[in-house]
Amino acid sequence: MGSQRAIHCSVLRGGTSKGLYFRAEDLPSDRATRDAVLLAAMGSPDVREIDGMGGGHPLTSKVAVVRASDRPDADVDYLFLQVWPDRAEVSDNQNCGNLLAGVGPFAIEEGIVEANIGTTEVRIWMENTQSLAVARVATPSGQVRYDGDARIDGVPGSSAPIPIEFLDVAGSTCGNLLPTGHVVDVVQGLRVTCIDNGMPVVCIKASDLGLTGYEDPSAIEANAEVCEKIEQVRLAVGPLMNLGDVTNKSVPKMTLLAPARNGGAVTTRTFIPKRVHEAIGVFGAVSVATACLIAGSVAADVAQLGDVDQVMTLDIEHPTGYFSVSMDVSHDGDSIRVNSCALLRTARLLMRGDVFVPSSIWSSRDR
Ligand code: NQM
Repeated sequence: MGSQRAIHCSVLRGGTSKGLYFRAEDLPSDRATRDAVLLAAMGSPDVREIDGMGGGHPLTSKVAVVRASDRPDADVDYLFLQVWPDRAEVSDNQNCGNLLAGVGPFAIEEGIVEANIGTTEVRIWMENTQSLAVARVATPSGQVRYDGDARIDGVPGSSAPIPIEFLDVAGSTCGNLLPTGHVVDVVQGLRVTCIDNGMPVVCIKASDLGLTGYEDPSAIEANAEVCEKIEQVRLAVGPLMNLGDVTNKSVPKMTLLAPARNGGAVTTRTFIPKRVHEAIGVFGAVSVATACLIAGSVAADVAQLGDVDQVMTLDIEHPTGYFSVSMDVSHDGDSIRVNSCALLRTARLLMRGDVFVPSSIWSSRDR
């Protein structure tokens, strides 16, 4: 056995994130060994991840594990793993709708899903949130097409569109769309709306923290007082959202809201949860869009919506543009039912080959 072990792997940009994509059978079955292997593959813990494939930021230190599904309603199962750059930890306590965009192309490239001529629908069981997504991948000649006219903010240029639909993500992590049972809670003196439509999110008015809400992510990260306050609120709200102690969790995401400046519904700055996102996560945007439709919520107070219909597209502004979310909702008195949501992402295969980890990491533990 050589000193390094080769593991079959692809690198894809999925939406505004980038990650390593593995077939489940190519990774150790034992969880502790799998995590040790992924930390070594990424080069974590090290803020620069210089000895691995990670990019030194949570958005570029991500992993998708994909396998053929046993479920009758799904083609593949997708497990998202966040590899933290700065600490030796791999977590599965959140989903990622950006890496999700690469799952369909990866499954087709790997022969897990057979491509049609035209468009290939890939039904994806999202293991982290136990919910389904349907992605439509362009396969005009029976192969994945990556080039195209679709633009998403946060990614230069354009690519083939990958529309994705979600049917049942409300409350998928916290048990309820409004996990605290209230539209508004007052936590540490701040009015907040806690919501989970695919991602646990806490909506706060930026002005309540003395911010405009239009600051650059780096300026917000440099404001120690605001970061400290946000973290206090996050720790206090975790148990109220059925998330328990969130000290070392990546959820809930903390989203500061201000009136839209570029024709959208609302402007956002999102802590994920320590770094401030250069854009906004997919399910983060879906959850904020949903909050905008709930009368009396912190988000609805700030949002500019025009006429509210059952089917609406909301543009959620973020530091590098906006994110469009199409929502199909029904209102029943004060309560809201989310029938489905849809959005557009793109993805691109960047590399396929082997990633190398020290052999001792795998062999000393598993087999
Ligand atoms: O909310 C960032 C991202 C994400 C997660 C984060 C995501 C989502 O931009 O679905 O995509 O919130 O940690 O990839």
